[in-house]
Amino acid sequence: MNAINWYPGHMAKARRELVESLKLIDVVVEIVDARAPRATRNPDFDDLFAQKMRVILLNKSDLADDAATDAWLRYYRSQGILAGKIVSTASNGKAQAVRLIGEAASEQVARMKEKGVQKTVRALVVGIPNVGKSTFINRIAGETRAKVGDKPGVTKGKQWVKVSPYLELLDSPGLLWPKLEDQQAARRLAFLGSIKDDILEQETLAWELLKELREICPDALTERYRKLTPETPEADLLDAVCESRGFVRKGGIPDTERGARVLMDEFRAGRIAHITFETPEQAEEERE
Ligand SMILES: Nc1nc2c(ncn2[C@@H]2O[C@H](COP(=O)(O)OP(=O)(O)OP(=O)(O)O)[C@@H](O)[C@H]2O)c(=O)[nH]1
Ligand SMILES: [Mg+2]
Repeated sequence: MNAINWYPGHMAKARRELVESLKLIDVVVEIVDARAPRATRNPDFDDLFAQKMRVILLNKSDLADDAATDAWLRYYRSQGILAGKIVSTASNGKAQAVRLIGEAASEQVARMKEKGVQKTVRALVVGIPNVGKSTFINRIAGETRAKVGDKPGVTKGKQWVKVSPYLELLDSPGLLWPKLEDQQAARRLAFLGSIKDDILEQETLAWELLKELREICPDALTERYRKLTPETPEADLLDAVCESRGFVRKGGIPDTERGARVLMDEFRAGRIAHITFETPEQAEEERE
């Protein structure tokens, strides 16, 4: 993996800026991708925001497995973490998200109230690239204030957005962590579009995705790509996708470049299946 591309220079700067903005904020809202809550959670944040009240929001839950999302919510709550599931492209979970932020700030609000002041709660929205931070803010604010895009690295600087007279959100650029030892987690970040597509080799990545999908949702995979069956040898998974779609070059050679691109697009759009890569039990095991 290319270390330079993995942790681009602007991220070191973004991290410094986050640290600076800490004194201005009351609550940290951490957005993760519901399809991989572990891989898309920046482990740096535990240290960085140790002193702050935190809320975890599982975004893109429309693309994840419902039962798995609920299991993750139970897991967080059992640890005393305020957590909710949302779909920022629709309005699912919006009211709950606002309620959770209020709950996280309740002590500070109560303290100010004793002094006769109605406090404005300031929440910093953080997360790795492409998890939907800006989309979430726009949805909560009810208008398009933060720039959004279907690739990592869209938000460059900080931006305050007023949600109501007493709630303000601060958008932030997606932040990865400097080192990534866990290759499986790295691949999942790539599957979900949180690291740039030019960092990992696309055909290998697509093949790795097919291997994971065959474990998680074999039937949905065959449903979508008819030539990919339980009998397809592992080495031929991507070829089978190409064959299913007629992506064949002269001489009958599968156009794996095109197959990889289409597979990745269809997966990211949730067209193959609504799946979650990780269970809280796996995350626990790995911590031990
Ligand atoms: N299906 C689905 N797509 C979503 C959801 N939330 C965001 N998206 C899409 O995810 C992509 C990334 O959204 P952004 O809001 O730009 O993500 P970000 O976290 O601000 O990304 P950076 O600024 O690059 O770090 C966009 O294409 C959004 O439309 C969701 O709940 N469901
Ligand atoms: Mg953004």
